[in-house]
Amino acid sequence: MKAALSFALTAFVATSAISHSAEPKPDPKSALSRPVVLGPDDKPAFEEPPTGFNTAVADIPHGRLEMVEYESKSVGTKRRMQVYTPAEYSKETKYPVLYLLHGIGGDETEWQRFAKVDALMDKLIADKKAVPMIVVMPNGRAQKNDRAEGDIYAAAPAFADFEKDLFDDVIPAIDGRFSTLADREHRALAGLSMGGGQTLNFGLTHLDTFAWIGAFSSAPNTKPPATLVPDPAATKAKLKYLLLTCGNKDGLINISQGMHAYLKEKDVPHVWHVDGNGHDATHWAHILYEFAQKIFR
Ligand code: FER
Repeated sequence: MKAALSFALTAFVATSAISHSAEPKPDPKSALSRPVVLGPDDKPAFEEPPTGFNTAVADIPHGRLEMVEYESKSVGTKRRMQVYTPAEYSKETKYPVLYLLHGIGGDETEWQRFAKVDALMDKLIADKKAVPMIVVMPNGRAQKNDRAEGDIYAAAPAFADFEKDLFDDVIPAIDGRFSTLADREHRALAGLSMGGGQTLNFGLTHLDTFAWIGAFSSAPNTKPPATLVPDPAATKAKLKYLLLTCGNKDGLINISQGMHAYLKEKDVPHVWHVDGNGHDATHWAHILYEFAQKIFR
């Protein structure tokens, strides 16, 4: 009996040791291809943007894109962010600021590559569909090597660490170097995928810093809705605008659906927009066109 038990235990330990080491790690990418289940609320809130909405044209005033370096105390390196200033930019005026956060495979150049932010903003501002604003595209991977290299999913913790860099270093550097309206009503935070998760995680918990929030195709780094919005009445009182969006071919949609369902149940006003895109740049360019028109008004 004793011998049999000890044999069984040995066998169990051996088997579990083998199966543990042989067990494949869950592939984080697989979340992107989860089956999409759509509900009645999962439909567009906006029309598609007009053709050419982000095609550069010669005959309107052009803003400026520049690469700005700042000292990151939290990371311990010099880091870079891309900054758009509108055509009329002058030190005599103060401007609101939109902070735009990229995805897991991106960096400070991603939003510009995906959405042609300068051409898109130039047109909206020229048409008076958006107020002149500064757009800041920082690097949300807060680690010494912040390039999107190797196993890009392994850097997920650095996207959480970016919270400190954003508040302690990025925002002060922007307010120090540019002519900004440095209060919550003139600051917006938005992001795509990992950047959407960062936006919800950092934005909803810092409504004293940002009054306008846009989370697009948010990734599994998004904290549970009840953690981010523990006091719905307080959130409701502070938010000026919250936009949640996702494509209906995006396997991550369940994350945004969960946030929408919670906010709806708790009566926190927000716009929920689901279009026909996937987890892709078309969705993000389209939604920047919408979000930029809604903020700072
Ligand atoms: C994951 C699937 C996707 C994940 C992150 C992503 C951290 C991010 C995708 C993107 O930013 O495009 O499981 O885990």
